[in-house]
Amino acid sequence: MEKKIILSGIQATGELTLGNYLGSLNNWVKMQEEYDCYYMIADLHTLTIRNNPEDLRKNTLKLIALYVACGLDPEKNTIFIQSHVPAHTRLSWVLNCYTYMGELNRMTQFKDKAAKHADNINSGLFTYPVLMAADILIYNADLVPVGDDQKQHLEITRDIAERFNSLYGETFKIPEPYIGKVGARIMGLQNPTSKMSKSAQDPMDKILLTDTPDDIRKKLKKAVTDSENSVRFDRENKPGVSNLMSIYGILKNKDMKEIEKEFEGKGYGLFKSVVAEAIIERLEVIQKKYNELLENPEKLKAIYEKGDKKANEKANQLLKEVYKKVGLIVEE
Ligand code: ATP
Ligand code: LTN
Repeated sequence: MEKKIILSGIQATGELTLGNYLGSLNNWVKMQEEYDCYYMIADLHTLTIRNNPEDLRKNTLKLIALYVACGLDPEKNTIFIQSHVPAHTRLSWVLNCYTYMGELNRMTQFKDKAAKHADNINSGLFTYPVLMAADILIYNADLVPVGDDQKQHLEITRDIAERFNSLYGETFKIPEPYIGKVGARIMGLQNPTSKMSKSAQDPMDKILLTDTPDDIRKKLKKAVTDSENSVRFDRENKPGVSNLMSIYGILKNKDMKEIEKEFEGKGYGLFKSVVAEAIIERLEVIQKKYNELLENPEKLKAIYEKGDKKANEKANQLLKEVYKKVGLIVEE
């Protein structure tokens, strides 16, 4: 039987957080045996906010290194750079013509980002979900592993695909989101009611995958909890503690009941230090591999070049079909 296809990506906007890792990369790694996986660096999406060009180039390469360091095997997965596969933007233009302004206006990410970057509400930010739809649909992806915050973009992708299929006949596969049962939404350490975000201003709110053990211990110590001093899972009333429990649970493969038992009668001080050590233990392995890869740019280049080639071959097939269906002249 043919393997199901997976596609996902992350923007190259600075350093990844533990939220990105637990919400997406960690799940990707689990999928590489069972699925035919395409994982890209969404560098074109990154242009929707202002970047220093040199930083963007560096961040793109760093992200490739991080994908591999987190456990994605370049032999088993197609790891590539979005801008190196022109079919994405070509399809995106066509899909723009089948997407309504009203639909895009409802996107909460657009509203959030527009509020954050009020001086630069560009049309790329507005049509961001259309390029994302193209990324997914061009590979006939069955599943798209993302964090909870991207669910709405998956819904619009499905709507666009269904609309196109009903006009031109079966063309696109209708993709499903794959949201991990745990880790879908890791919250900020200082503000546990909103998600841990790599663009957060407050460094104490997020754990970076490149943080040192000391940074991590410090951040955990300062993490917001509550005055109950009892390790109990209750997202509503104890968001800080519940968030730390989720992090610990994923890293150590423990459920919430087990964790409650483990820390019964013990205070937050001990709990926080155990969580800190679990994070440090996981990140040490990733950081070692990451630093080795960054010292070997040739190897990184070989990884994405191989991925780019395979992604281009696959993406061009469907693009041709779409162009033909909408009435463009396509040379065989
Ligand atoms: P930004 O702060 O720039 O908006 P971000 O941290 O939200 O960035 P993205 O590049 O938008 O990161 O997302 C990359 C992936 O990580 C997506 O699959 C997203 O759903 C997931 N993700 C991001 N933050 C979290 C989080 N706090 N918990 C779980 N998953 C997350
Ligand atoms: N918007 C996504 C990044 C992204 C993506 C995709 C994810 C761009 N294209 C296609 C899955 C599939 C984000 O994580 N912020």
